[in-house]
Amino acid sequence: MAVALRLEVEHLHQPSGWLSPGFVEVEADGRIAQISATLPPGWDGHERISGFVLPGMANLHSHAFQRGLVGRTERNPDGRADSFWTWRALMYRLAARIDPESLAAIATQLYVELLEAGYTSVGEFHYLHHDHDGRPYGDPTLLSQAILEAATLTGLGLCHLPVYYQSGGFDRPADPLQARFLHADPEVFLRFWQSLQPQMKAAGATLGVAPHSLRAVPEAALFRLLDGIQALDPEVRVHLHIAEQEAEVAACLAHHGQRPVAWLLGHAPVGRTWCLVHATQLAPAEIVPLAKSGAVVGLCPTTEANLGDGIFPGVEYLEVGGRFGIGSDSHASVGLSEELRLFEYGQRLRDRRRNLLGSPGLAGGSVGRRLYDGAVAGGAQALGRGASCLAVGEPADLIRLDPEHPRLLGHGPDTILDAWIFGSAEAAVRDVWVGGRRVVRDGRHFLREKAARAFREVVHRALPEASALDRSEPGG
Ligand code: NGQ
Ligand code: ZN
Repeated sequence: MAVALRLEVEHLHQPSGWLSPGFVEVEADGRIAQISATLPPGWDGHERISGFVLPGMANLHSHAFQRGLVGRTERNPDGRADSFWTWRALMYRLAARIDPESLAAIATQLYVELLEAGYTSVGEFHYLHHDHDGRPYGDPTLLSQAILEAATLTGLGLCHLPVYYQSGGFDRPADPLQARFLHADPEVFLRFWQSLQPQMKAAGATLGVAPHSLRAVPEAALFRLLDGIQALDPEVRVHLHIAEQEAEVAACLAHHGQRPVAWLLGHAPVGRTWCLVHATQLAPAEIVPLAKSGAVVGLCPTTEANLGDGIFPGVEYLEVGGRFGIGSDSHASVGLSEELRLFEYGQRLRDRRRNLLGSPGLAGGSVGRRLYDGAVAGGAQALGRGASCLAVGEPADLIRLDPEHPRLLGHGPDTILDAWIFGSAEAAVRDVWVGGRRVVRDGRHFLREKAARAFREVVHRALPEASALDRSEPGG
């Protein structure tokens, strides 16, 4: 196969440490063909890259349209008791306004931001399917296509996760405000899912499936859905929201007599193709069984903080080998180092101790290194795509940290990730390659201006100001 790219990297991230320098050859299919510590014979004219090159990160949980809510739900004009559920009511008002064009523009802006932050793939948990009145569009895949278009335009790796949504709660019919999310039954959804397969495949995207949550998918429907889709693709990635809010745990206990994670582990074939998003309210007895299942927990620390979810028992879960990845979910903010920092800081605030999530065997116990490597591997597993580490055969999804960034000055391989993550040096991400293609150069995505112009137009045309959002009719 033809060689696409040859890089001589000053410090190349490797599973066991660093290669300084490291030589990387990428083939035309975007995969790494060779990694070596010495100049391979026959190389000339290759590119020299200073600083630190790491595997790109998966953002394993995104609702792209919610990027339109930034800064619009952080106020409490009438002193009400604000919560996840009052936020959700505002979020639904935004969802009601989205159309295929605005979704494409919002998602494109978001994906530029994700790439500039160092994310090289996204798990798009997509439940906005239908027209404003809840009827399918003439082409029912229109809104999924808007997501695919944004990923293709920006070069972000996509695992599209169309959501199955049926009920408004355990034993509760769906609310009219959820009409755009719904499918009548798993058979209708299966046909929709199959109609997405060719277009996703042609564009190089991965197609997974997302039963929204135990409260939105009755158990009989959940099993029919899983049977149907796993028969079509045994490797299909399955993502669902679980045990995020206490009210949801209480409702599950009332309905099933078990907490959500315990019920799911006991009734569904949860394993390495699964991603349990949030799992914030994980009970002590659920920790070992969940870790043993091999599934990935999808942590979204900034959104979980923003929505007042609580603190995931990270120390206990990592201690028993639990796998995790990170997502930015509602995109209240977008920062890669920020998600990892907040994961560790939540544990410190809870336990009143320091350096809780490191691992003695890795880089002298560097917490940054452990968090980064863990989230890269868990993210790639959860999306079924992307590099889990930089090795031959893996896609060349790479990010470069600039060693001249003032907050990284003086740091070598052992502490560079700690400086970046705990120093909040987001801007140190200077270059990003996805499948060997450089899409961010000197901190700027090639579509930054164009994406921002289209986004600005949508903001003015379709996105309400916060005060208007507070006042608007629930339906629109
Ligand atoms: C979502 N987000 O689907 O966008 C949800 C809110 C719900 C989070 N759970 C809606 N963070 O859970 O019903
Ligand atoms: Zn979510």
